[in-house]
Amino acid sequence: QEYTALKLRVKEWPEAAESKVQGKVPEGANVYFVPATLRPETMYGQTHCFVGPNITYGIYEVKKGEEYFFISDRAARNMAYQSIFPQPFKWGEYTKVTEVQGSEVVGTLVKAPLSIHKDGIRILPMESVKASKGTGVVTSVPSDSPDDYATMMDLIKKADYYKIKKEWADVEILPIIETPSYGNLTAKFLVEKMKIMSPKDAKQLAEAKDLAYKEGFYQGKMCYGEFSGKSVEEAKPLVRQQLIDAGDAFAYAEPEGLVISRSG
Ligand code: ZZB
Repeated sequence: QEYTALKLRVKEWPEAAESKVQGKVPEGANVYFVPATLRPETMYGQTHCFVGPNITYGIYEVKKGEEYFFISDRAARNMAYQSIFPQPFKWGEYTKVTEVQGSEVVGTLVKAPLSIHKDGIRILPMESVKASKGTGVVTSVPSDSPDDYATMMDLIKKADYYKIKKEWADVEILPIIETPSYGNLTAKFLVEKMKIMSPKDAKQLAEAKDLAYKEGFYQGKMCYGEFSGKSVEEAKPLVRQQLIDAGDAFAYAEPEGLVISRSG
C-alpha cells in the first residue's frame, strides 16, 4: 500500500501536550502530525486531523533540533527502513523523544498543506482510528470520506462528551470533487442516503467508503483548486507531486503482509 504522508505543522499545543513536549522537543523545532492518505487530491478539503484518543503515540526525531514527527511507533519503525528518517539516514535507527496519549493532543492547532482553512485545523479524537494502519494519524476530509463526515457530525453533536470546543469541529465543508451520482459532497450524500446515524455504524460506513472511492476515482472531476476541471484520475498524481515538491509530503509504504524470518 503506497500512501502519501502529509506534514501538518504544529502551531499551538494544548496545555496537556505542552507539558509533555517541554524539555523533550528543543525550543524552535517544528513538530508535524503526519497522516497517511490515499486521496491526496482531496487535501484542499481538510477540516480536522484525527488521532485515536486511547492510542499511545511517539514524537520522533527526524532532524535533531529542527524536525520531529508525531506518529505511531509502528510507523516510526517502518519509516526508519524507508530513508525517511533519521537525517542523515541510518538504516533501521530512530529516536523517540517522548510518548504522548492521543487524548492529550486533542485541540492542537496545525497548519494543513493546501487546506482552505488557512489559519489551521484542530486535532480531534476518532474512536475508529487503527494504531496498526498507516501512521495512526488520519486527516479529515468530510466532503469525500463518509467516516470523516459521520465523525464530524458526532463531534459537533456531542462536543461536551468528547471534551472539545464545538467550534473546533464545526467548520466549513468545501466541495472538492463533483460526481454524476452523488453531487459535490459525496460523503454527506452517502451518509444521508444510507441513513448512517453514527461513526459506530461500521458496516455501512465501509460500504459507503467503497462507493465513494469508486465513484470519486472513476467518475469524479475536480471542482476546486489548481486542477479544477480535470478528472480525479488525472489530478491525483499531480496534486501528490506538487505536495512532495513543496516539501509538504512524502511517499510512505505500508509493508503489508511482510514476514520477517527469525529462524536466522
Ligand atoms: C484522507 C481521505 C479523504 C481519505 C477521502 C479517504 C477518503 P483504506 O481505504 O481502508 O485503505 N486512514 C488512514 N490511516 C488510518 C488509520 N490508522 N485508521 C483509520 N483510518 C485510516 O484506508 C485509507 C484511508 O483511510 C486514508 O485515506 C485515510 O483517510 C484513512 F476523501 O485520507 B483518507 C472514500 C474515502 N475517501
